[in-house]
Amino acid sequence: MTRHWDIFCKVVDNFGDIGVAWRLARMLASEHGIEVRLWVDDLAALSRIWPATSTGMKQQRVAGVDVRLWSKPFPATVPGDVVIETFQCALPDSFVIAMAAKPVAPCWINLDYLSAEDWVAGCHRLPSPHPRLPLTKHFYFPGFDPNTGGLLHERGLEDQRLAFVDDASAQAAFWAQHGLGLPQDDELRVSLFCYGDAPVPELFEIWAAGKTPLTALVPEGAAAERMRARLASGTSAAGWIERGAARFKVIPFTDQVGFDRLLWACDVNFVRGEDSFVRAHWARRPFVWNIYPQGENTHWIKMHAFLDRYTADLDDAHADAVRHLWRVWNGIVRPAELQQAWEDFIAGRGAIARHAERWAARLAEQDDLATGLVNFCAGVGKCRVTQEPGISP
Ligand code: TRH
Repeated sequence: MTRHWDIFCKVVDNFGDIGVAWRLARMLASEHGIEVRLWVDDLAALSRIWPATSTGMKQQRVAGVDVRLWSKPFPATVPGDVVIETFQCALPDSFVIAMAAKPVAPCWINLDYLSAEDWVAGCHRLPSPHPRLPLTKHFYFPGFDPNTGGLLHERGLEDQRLAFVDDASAQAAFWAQHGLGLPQDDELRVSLFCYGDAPVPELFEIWAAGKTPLTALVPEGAAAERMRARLASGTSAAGWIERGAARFKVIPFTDQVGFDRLLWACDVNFVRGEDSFVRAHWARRPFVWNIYPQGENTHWIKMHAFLDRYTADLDDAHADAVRHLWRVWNGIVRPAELQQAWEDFIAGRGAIARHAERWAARLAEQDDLATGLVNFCAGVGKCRVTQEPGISP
């Protein structure tokens, strides 16, 4: 039985590391009845995406998960049956030694970053024997095809989304939180979560000069600050910055559940990193991805790998519209092309939205990441050292 799991999360920056670890922890606890202990080195990051978390408590029970501050020195702890190391965060030495000392070594998983690249399927589940201790770590990769670990996708999520989008009063209550009524017929509502270097003020100017009334909600952060600094003159008492056909407001972070609602409510979602990117798939709306930047622009390869999969079943004109806007948004193509890129994308919105529906429905047929992990760890059972050839840790 693999009923006790430890998940380790080091917050490198922003919210994606904890966003993935926390969602996985909640799913394992609520959907699989697993006793999850989540070790995180930055409680403040968790409290931003789950405000019920107290930043002052080294140990607390939150949403059915035993949340622990990952402190140094690491406290003496008996490891669980499964140990998930997220994003190669390097477990504490004392904990690894304790893993090796158990009568049955825990199933040790490195949960890696999401990528649509072809090599992922070949590396998924590869074992990596520890050089000295009787332990084997397995590499586990999220991904978009059945030969990978799949995506985090809660049971019943689509039913919840449908209940929300079919319920005018739920939507009215949602918009009222932001001081808005229901959208006008010709209005576009947009969520805008991106990194600080995306051309956000430029896009806002394009919206302002356009004919379609557009309302953008921008979660607080670097991009919101840039917009505010550039456009602040004309801020209304209610916090709206209005220009021409467009208006935007910086909104506070909500918990992960509230963030989903924002994506469900908007017509177009700008998302970033890893976890919000995946949530945009499940929202089944047209979306624009700001990929997490990496050295030597290796992230562009990753983005194109995803675009190739995502647009494979889309007709050429709409595939080009998606590719063009995403390439401008991520700095691959000059910002001067932003206006044309936005206009083509929005002109194709209906077809792109239908494609988003089909794409999400297909992805939802795969096992979700949490279920896949549970099955894999049950199969590996006791991850006692195997002599399989693998990659070195
Ligand atoms: O915040 P991100 O950019 O995170 C990252 C990290 O930088 C990480 O180091 C990198 O490896 C990774 O991206 C790829 O983007 P992401 O992944 O979308 O995470 C944001 C999380 O914040 C996600 O779980 C959704 C959540 N969130 C809320 O819960 N409420 C909110 O209001 C908002 C705006 C986001």
